[in-house]
Amino acid sequence: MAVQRTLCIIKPDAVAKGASGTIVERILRENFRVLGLRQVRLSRAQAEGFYAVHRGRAFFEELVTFMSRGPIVAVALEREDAVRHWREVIGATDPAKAAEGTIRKAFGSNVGENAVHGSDSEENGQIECAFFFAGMDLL
Ligand code: FUP
Repeated sequence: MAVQRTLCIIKPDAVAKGASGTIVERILRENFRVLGLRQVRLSRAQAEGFYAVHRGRAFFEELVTFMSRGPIVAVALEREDAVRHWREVIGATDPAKAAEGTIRKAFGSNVGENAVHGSDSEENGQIECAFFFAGMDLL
């Protein structure tokens, strides 16, 4: 399995709960290399841009409002099989359905406020890391 990049976002709910440190520790325990890490607050337009594939879905407005309501931490990650592995660590989109031991089970509240993001393909991992980091910002 090849080395891949994936993007983690620690979402506004998890940052507000003070869970960022615990989540970064978990990232390191799972043997990801942190290529870049930054705390930012997205504008509405930036949140709309990041989730452009969901434009038109019933939950889009709520999602954009949530993602721009406070600081987030974007973490560019690298590892063998990074996309699949990170999605396994974060768990199902709906925290109520997420497996024991996953980050969404521990910190998510509901399907909208689910604590963390993970890219869903190798291609999107590249695109999403580039959304938050310029090439020279990544190790
Ligand atoms: P995931 O890949 O698990 O992050 O899930 P999706 O790409 O399907 O959804 C992206 C985000 O949209 C979720 F993290 C939260 C939000 N969402 C909702 O609010 N309601 C839904 O029914 C589905 C997704």
